Order: sequence, then C-alpha cells, then structure tokens
Amino acid sequence: MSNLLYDSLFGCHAGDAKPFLIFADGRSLSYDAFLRMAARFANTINAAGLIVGDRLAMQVEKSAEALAVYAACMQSGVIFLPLNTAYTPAEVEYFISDSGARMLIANDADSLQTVASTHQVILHNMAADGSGSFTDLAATASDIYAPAARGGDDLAAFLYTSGTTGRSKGAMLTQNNLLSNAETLIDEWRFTEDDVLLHALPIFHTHGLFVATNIILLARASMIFLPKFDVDMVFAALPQATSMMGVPTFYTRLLDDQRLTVQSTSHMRLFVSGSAPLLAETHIQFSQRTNQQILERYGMTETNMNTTNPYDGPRRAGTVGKPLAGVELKITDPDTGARVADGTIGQIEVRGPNVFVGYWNMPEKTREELREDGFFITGDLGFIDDQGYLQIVGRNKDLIIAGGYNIYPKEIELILDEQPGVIESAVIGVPHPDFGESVVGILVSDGTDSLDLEQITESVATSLAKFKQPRKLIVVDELPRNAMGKVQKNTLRDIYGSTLSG
Ligand code: MLC
Ligand code: AMP
Repeated sequence: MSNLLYDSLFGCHAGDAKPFLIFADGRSLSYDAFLRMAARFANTINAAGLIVGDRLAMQVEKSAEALAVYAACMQSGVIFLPLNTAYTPAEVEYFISDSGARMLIANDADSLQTVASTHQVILHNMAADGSGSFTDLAATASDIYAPAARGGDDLAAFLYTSGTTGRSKGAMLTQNNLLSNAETLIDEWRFTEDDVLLHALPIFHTHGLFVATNIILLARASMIFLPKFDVDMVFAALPQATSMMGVPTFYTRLLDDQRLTVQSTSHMRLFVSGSAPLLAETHIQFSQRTNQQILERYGMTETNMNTTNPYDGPRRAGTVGKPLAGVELKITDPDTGARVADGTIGQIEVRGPNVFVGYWNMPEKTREELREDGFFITGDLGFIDDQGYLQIVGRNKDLIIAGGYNIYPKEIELILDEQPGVIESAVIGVPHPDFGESVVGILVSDGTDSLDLEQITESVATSLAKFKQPRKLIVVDELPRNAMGKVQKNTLRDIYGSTLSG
C-alpha cells in the first residue's frame, strides 16, 4: 500500500540519522527520531477512534511534536487542520463546528473545554515544549505504523482562510497540491541536502508549514527551528544557516538592526519573501546592506505558491516574478472574465496542480472563485510587465494583510456593528511601520451616550484574535458613500491613512 505524500516527504527518511530539526539551544532531532515520534502519534490518533478522512484540529505553539502531528495525520490519512494560536475560543469554535473535527490538540486546552464538550471533540493539550496529555498518551504507543493508502487526489489538509462575507472558508488541499508545489519549488530555489533553513515562521499557515517544511523534507535538508521570529535568535542562527523564508516584517525588522551586514549574512545563499507585498525600498536597502537580493514570490492558502522571481536572473524589486513551472497565470477583466493585454491591470487567475479543490461545505463559494475550467480567481489585481514579470498592484477583495496575517474587515465590522451605541462601522487597513498594514475601525454613533470606546475594545478582545483587533477606533457622524450607497473605503483611507504611521 502506498501513501503518495507521506512516502515522498517523510517515509523515505526512515532510519536516517541526519538532523531534521536543529533547535536554538543547539540540540537537534534526527529524521529517524522524528518519524518514530510521528508513528507513535499516528497510532494514538487511530486508537482514539479517528480514521481516514476525519479532521484533526491543532492550535499549539511551534514545536517538534507539533510538526510530528502533521506527519502523523499524513500517514494516517487524517485531514490536518492547523489553527493560528492567536485565535480566541470563540473563533476556534467556528472552525471546530464547521469542519466537524473529531480531535482538538490545543496549547490552552482549559479555555476550550466548553467548545470541546459542545461539539463532542476529543480534547488534548500540548504545551510549547511539546509536552501534555497527547504526548503522554503517545509515549507507550508503538513507533511502527503502516501508512494508510492515500493517493494524489486525496485530501491532506484544511486551511481556513477568512472571507469577504466575514465567514471563514476551509480550503481543501490534496496531497498532490502540496507535493507538486514542493517539487517545483525545490528546483526553482535550488534546495539540496546541504541546505539549512532558518525557520522562524509559524507552522499553522501555508508559508511556514507547506512551503518551508515540505521543501526541507523533500530535499533531505535541515532546519533551524526557532519558536518564533526573534531578531536576536535570527542573528545567532545566521552563521549556521544557508536560507530563510519570511514575511516583509522580518526584513524590515532585520534592517532596523545594525547587525545586518554583508558579514553577518555571508553564510546565506537565499532570502525569500512572501505572504504580503515587499516594498521596493526594503528590497533595495537589504541588497545595499548585505549584497543579497531578496527573492520575492507570490502565493495563497488556496493555491500554495504561484509565481517567483528567478534564482538565476534578475530579482526585480516590486515584482513577484513569473509563474512556476506547471502553473498557468492570466490577467482578466473583472467584469467579463476575458483575458486582457499584457501591461493592462486586471484580476489575477491561476490554474495548475497547486490549486485547491474547493471550500469545505461551501459549493457556492467554490463556484464563485474556482472556474469550471480550473482557473482560480485570486482576488488580487496586477499586470504582466514588459519583461513578463507579474506586478501586484492591489486587491479586488476587501482584505488587510498585517505582518503576513490576513484580516477581512467584514468579520470585524459585524462585531463592531453589534456594539451598544453603534449604528454602523467601516474597518480599513492603513499603513503601519512594522506590520505593513494594520486595522482602524470607524464607528458611527447613534447620537446617544451609550457608545463607550473602552467597553467596545474589551468586547472585541473577547471575540477576535489580537492581530485583528483595531489599533484605533474613531467615531464619525457618517460614512462617505457613493451614488450606489456603497461605503467609500478609499476616501476613509485617504483621511485616516496616517493614523498609525506616526
Ligand atoms: C503579532 N501581533 C500582530 C501580528 N503579530 N498584530 C498585527 N499583525 C501581526 N502579524 C500583535 C501581538 O499580539 C502583539 O500585541 C503586538 O502585535 C506586537 O507583537 P510582536 O511581539 O511585535 O509580534 P511578534 O510576535 O514579533 O509577531 C510579528 C510577526 C508574526 C510578524 C513576527 O506576526 C509572524 O510571524 N507573522 C508571519 C505570518 C505568516 O506566517 N503568514 C503566512 C500566511 S500564508 P500586544 O498588544 O499583545 O503587544 C500566506 C500565503 C503565502 O499568506 O503567500 O505565503
Ligand atoms: P493567504 O490567504 O493568507 O494565503 O494570503 C494570500 C494573499 O497574500 C494573496 O492573495 C495576496 O494578496 C497576498 N500575497 C502573498 N504573497 C504576496 C506578495 N509577494 N506580494 C503581494 N501580496 C502577496
């Protein structure tokens, strides 16, 4: 029996003493030890009653154990559903209920007891060091596991991505979506077993989980597995590392540090940026300080990676390069869907083995965004320039990206609109010096005294993850609207654009 993704990424390393993960304190974990832990976890998941196709949700800090849960899901055919650690119990409840997850492994399991009992989910805890009830249970399980038979079209993971209606959608990713992208990227970015990736991203999103981790597994390389992005830890690790993947905030924070020099980065062969626009000035300053050209690429939860600047050849600031091998990309008129001429701005559509198969339980949403011919409408706007590179100029969707995390204003507006004294609200993204963009909420008062900004801030904090909470709330008499009655967010951005940049 074969299991395409597991065999290709994990199983092939059985017995391999090479370090897979290297930790900040210098300890390491070999491929073989990692796989034996994953097998114990897979046996434990099955012993709890989960079978092929069930969902396992995980909201834990980054650890080797957390990554082994991913490997355990791949080999047991259980669908992996990682969740941002910043999500509140109210947010987690939605993901559990929508996905029908049967097991939840959480860092703060106590706060999720009610969610678990309401939805009859098996709840385990896993602390930041990997210890907890799940790992304890697995301690006595066998470290031999026969992987479930799974093929390329079988589902591997659900990654939830917010939506313009305020309801998050579970993007269903197949084994082949993940494997094909890793195979392409390893070639494009020249990863080999000599590489040591400095891994400082979270592992609950595409970037840190699939792009970074799957490439390392496929290349039989190693990664320095930092708990999070921390400038001191990054500078300590750079002399051992050959490559790093990050969001633009990583690069602006490094640039703010005097230790960023040609010398401190001399062991590195590749810096990759993505998940949010990298300012051209960041690209230029980074290359002036280090002689290293950041390689910018473009991807999405639904599609994995779509385009990249070249490894050999010009990495042009302000562009995201060309489509990956096997990925088709076209720019279309948002109204008609017809292809537009190169140089003309339109919506970006992509098709290829990397593109997901639809949103879980949302056939209508799937039909709206995924055309019958396989092209996915990304919601990003851009054009192909005279050198064939894609330039992203904006978004056709109301979306804010803060430090690489997506935030849909609608989700916040729905909560603000419910607050006492608020008639309506508009949430906008404004420039932020560290996160690129951040959130400002504009409120229209009902004219009574009941609108209390402090109380609204507290109420929002119980519903929304910290990174989604407005950094500032502003009360106005009315919202600017166009002739159709639609709120003009551009006007609001013009007026309040400098609110957070000072
Ligand atoms: C943390 N905070 C954020 C935030 N991260 N606020 C807005 N946006 C963010 N991204 C909050 C914290 O809760 C804290 O609140 C305050 O901001 C300052 O925190 P910090 O200590 O400065 O943040 P830090 O922990 O250092 O995290 C910042 C970061 C992190 C940029 C390192 O957010 C990060 O690792 N981002 C990467 C996201 C990512 O992997 N995206 C990929 C998605 S996949 P307070 O009030 O408590 O101080 C994808 C597809 C693709 O998009 O193409 O890759
Ligand atoms: P997510 O849904 O979290 O996967 O975020 C995907 C979105 O991030 C894309 O639709 C883009 O809007 C944005 N994005 C990813 N990479 C880039 C990039 N290099 N430049 C600009 N935007 C990007």
